[in-house]
Amino acid sequence: MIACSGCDVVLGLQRNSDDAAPIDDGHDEDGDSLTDLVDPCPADAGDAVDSDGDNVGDVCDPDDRPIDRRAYFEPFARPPVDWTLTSGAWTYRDDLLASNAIGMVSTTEHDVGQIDHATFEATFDATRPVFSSTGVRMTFADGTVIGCLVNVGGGGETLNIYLGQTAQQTTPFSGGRALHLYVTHVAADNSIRCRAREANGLPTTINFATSIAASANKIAIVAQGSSIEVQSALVFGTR
Ligand SMILES: [Ca+2]
Ligand SMILES: [Ca+2]
Ligand SMILES: [Ca+2]
Repeated sequence: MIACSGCDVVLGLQRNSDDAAPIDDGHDEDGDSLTDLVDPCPADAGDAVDSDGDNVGDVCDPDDRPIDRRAYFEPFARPPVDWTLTSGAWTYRDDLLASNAIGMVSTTEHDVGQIDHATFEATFDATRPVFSSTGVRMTFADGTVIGCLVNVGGGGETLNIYLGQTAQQTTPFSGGRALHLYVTHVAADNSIRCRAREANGLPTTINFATSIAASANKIAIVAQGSSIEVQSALVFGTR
């Protein structure tokens, strides 16, 4: 990959729609023969149905109304220079971002700018069987933090939604290790939502009523006591 002045795709970053049109670098994260740039769900293979016609495939569409737009996609096809390590350790290898820092909290963060009613999805690899907690979170312009965490151990798996440091709701989750984890600021009512889905399974979702600032600006991936591999990160905003 050659980084050049004026390029819109540099080191795997596809810039949001407010910038000049991105360049298709040919990478196909989910292997469905649609390159990431034109794929209606770049982290889900085989998705061709877009019921609401907003160019976001049903499998990854955060809202069944035609309001969504893809704001950012990071396939980790190259070392992600625009992600910042905030704790622990992350390493890049072969189209994955990995944390092997078992016993530590490892967090990496990316600034996505101001995105209204954002959904952040991270996709985790199936081949890493050990994790105790894996999560995604978004930070809003006023400092509010929301998060979605899957916990393993202690007799079961749970899905938790966080507002700040406090778990607001918890529900049993019997997911496998190939996970899609989503945290959403819901446009319709300013509530927040946490969703976890196996690669080929039905999602488990928690909704929590709240009222928070309208735009996100940072996304983060968190591994607590975990060994995980992150395949990709995807952010949607509203049109
Ligand atoms: Ca694809
Ligand atoms: Ca759609
Ligand atoms: Ca939609």
